[in-house]
Amino acid sequence: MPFTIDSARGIFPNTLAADVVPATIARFNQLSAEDQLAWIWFAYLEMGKTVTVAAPGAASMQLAEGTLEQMRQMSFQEQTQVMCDLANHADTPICRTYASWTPNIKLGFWYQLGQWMEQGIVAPIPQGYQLSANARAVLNTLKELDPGQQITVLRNAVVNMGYDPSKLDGNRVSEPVVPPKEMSQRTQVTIEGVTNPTVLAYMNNLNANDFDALIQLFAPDGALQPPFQRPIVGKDNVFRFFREECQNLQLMPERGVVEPADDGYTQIKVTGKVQTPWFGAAVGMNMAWRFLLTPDDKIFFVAIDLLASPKELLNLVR
Ligand code: 45D
Repeated sequence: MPFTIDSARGIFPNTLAADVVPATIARFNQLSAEDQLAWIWFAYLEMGKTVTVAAPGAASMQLAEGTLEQMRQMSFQEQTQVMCDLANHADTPICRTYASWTPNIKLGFWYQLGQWMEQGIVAPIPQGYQLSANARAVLNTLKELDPGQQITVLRNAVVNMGYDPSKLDGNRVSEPVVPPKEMSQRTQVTIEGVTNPTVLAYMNNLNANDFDALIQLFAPDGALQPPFQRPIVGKDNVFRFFREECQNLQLMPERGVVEPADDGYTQIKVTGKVQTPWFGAAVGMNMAWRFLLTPDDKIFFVAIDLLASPKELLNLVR
């Protein structure tokens, strides 16, 4: 085999990803738990001036309901303790429950806590809380980022909280999978410069939440690399990822290039926008997909990158 997953990761090395996102997260992780919570609160308020988060679906709320109800019964001091525990990745029952949730449930949980903080049901960030100098500097960096990068930082901050999921042996909790869109409701993308049927079907099936058809496009040992993550390897794992984390996305590819690679493989880079159900059309993230297809047009590897700038949408060089 001419390629390994590791060598495949290097296709289209000129692609400039938004490295400022992991860099900002790394700086955020250095802050104290109190500072982290206040920082997210201020970041969230700041963001609310331009975009609002959509209320989460009923399903993700229901799955967090028990824990939310538990927190509602607590004193302000206890609630603050739980939130600090989450930021500190402590080993507590709530931090373990949190770790078992998919990202959407975690986001839904915090969405509700944020509402309750505003309504005075959950302990607010103390009035006049002074962020440390470091926290203020990280907040200023965040303000400079484009909205797609800002929401990615916020999402990662939330997803990283709680007990370490890799130390958990219990069940993972994920929202029920929505049925795929009716054929008559489906849209078809067009990509300037790309007519490859596998790539088009990838976009169309993901937009239709048709994960059964989507996973058929992958080679058995194929891999998918989400933004700022290690590749997810093998059909079973990729399929689970689709069902757990990829519902109701809107992929809007714009243009791409197709090039032959070694041993009959094909490499294809596509750029365009992606919308998340959390923000809808209000935030278009600038993305690239870097595909490596086998000689029989199965996906051996696809990397999804959040781009450094809109200028990168036009960068289709090798
Ligand atoms: O701590 O082709 C308070 C893949 C203060 C699949 C708070 C993809 C205290 C393949 C404010 C209460 C998925 C890879 C906290 C494509 C406190 C594929 C609350 C890409 C935490 C294209 C904070 C998909 C809150 C992509 C409520 C790129 C924060 C998807 C809420 C990207 C933040 C989705 C939210 C993103 C962030 C979603 C809702 C970046 C959501 C971000």
